[in-house]
Amino acid sequence: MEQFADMIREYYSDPLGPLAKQFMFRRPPTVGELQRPPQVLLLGNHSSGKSTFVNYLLGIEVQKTGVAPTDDNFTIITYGPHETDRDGPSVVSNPDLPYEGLRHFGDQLVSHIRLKLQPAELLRSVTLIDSPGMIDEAKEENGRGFDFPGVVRWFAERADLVMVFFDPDKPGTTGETLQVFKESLNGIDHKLLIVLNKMDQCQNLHDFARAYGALCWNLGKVIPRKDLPMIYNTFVPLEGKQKSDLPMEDFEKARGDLIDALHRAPTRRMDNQITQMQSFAERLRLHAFVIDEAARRYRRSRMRSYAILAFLLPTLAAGALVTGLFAALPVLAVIAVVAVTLLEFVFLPRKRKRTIAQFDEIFEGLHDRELLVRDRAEDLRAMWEEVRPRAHEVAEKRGLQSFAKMSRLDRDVLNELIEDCIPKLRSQLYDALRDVSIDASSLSEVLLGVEDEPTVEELPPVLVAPAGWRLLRWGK
Ligand SMILES: Nc1nc2c(ncn2[C@@H]2O[C@H](COP(=O)(O)OP(=O)(O)O)[C@@H](O)[C@H]2O)c(=O)[nH]1
Ligand SMILES: [Mg+2]
Repeated sequence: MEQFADMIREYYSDPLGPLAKQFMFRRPPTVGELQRPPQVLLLGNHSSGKSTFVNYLLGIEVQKTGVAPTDDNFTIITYGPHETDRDGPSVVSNPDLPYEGLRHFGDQLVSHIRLKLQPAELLRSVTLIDSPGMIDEAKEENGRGFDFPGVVRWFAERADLVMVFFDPDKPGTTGETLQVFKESLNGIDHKLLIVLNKMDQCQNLHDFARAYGALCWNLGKVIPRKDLPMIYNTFVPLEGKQKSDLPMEDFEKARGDLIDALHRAPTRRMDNQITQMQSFAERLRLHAFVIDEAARRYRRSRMRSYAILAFLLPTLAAGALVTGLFAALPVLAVIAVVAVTLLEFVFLPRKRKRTIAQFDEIFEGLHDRELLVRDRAEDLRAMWEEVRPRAHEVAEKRGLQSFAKMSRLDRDVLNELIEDCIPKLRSQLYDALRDVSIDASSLSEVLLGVEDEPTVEELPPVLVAPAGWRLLRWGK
């Protein structure tokens, strides 16, 4: 795992980091962000049982629980030899912690951040993040005083697993939940685990079917997929709670599966970091290639304009000298100054604007030429939609003239990284994980005489690459 982490860091430091800087793309993740511990984010309606689940996992009453929506903090629960609590300002201003980025969301948010250190074994391998319950009524914007979907997105992007809790009382994805699914969780559905919790509250099959059906119905509206994601129907056993008529074994098994998934978060992390790097590299490539091509076009037309001036003015001057019209020379000098001024301050800025407006067309052109694998057209178009606003912004603010030309070598290196190196890194990771899982099961092999090697299909779902990668690898 150390080696994989090193490779990832290396690719970011060269070529991704310098190219991102050259084209003013997003900042690549810092070393601190890459080294952060595996994280699991818990989201959900208030009183859907997130905090109770955290306490159950840790076997300690770390979080307050209750029916009223009292806890409106993001609580980061991580390992420490002694129980300690820290408040928001000290968390976001500590450069050793990977949470400095939260400062941008403002003081209101910072006052809603807590860090709890606990000596629980599980926390040695994962950090849990409990979140304020989402409120089902659509709330006015800024009802919380900070950008809630933005903060959720920030945490979700950095989490290796995101568990979204629902309960039979509120299986509806309306209001804030809807907003969070649309704005914060889009594009990261590979990390999502949907939990329908408090199943012990369902008295009978009818209650269960209603809750499950309502949840599916509502999820269908916010998850743009044909197939429904897996839903973990479960509950946390609590003292003195009313017993349901339903058989509880399946719900208990789902809880076990959920906990297993949580334990696998550390291996998921490396996989996620590779995915994150690939997504960074692909977006950077679109951003840089489009801006570079636009800058080339602009430079060409600037050269052409000056070439025309450089030809026209001396020719006219020579003509004036030959015909003895010396009085025309000062006029020509004035014309030259006016022409250059007009070119620099009127025509070329206009040309820059026009070239920036042609970004979409340039993108399509790239598409037809060297860069883009054909059968990923739709993927790439969606990616371009995402990248375009920033490309426009930096091109407008900085001006196309200021982007240094991208060398052939840089292009090749970036292409190779995306088409070759990153997919290879991922398959090496899978090979390594397969070896690890063989090691871990070798004892049972000996005891039970099981000799079959696990095939790729049998490996846990975390090992299945996202669709984009498979297309890239097999689609050619
Ligand atoms: N019956 C039942 N009650 C639960 C379960 N999980 C949590 N609760 C109760 O639901 C209430 C809200 O739980 P809490 O963990 O505070 O929810 P949170 O707002 O999502 O953190 C508390 O009174 C818990 O005792 C469960 O699995 N079954
Ligand atoms: Mg809570």
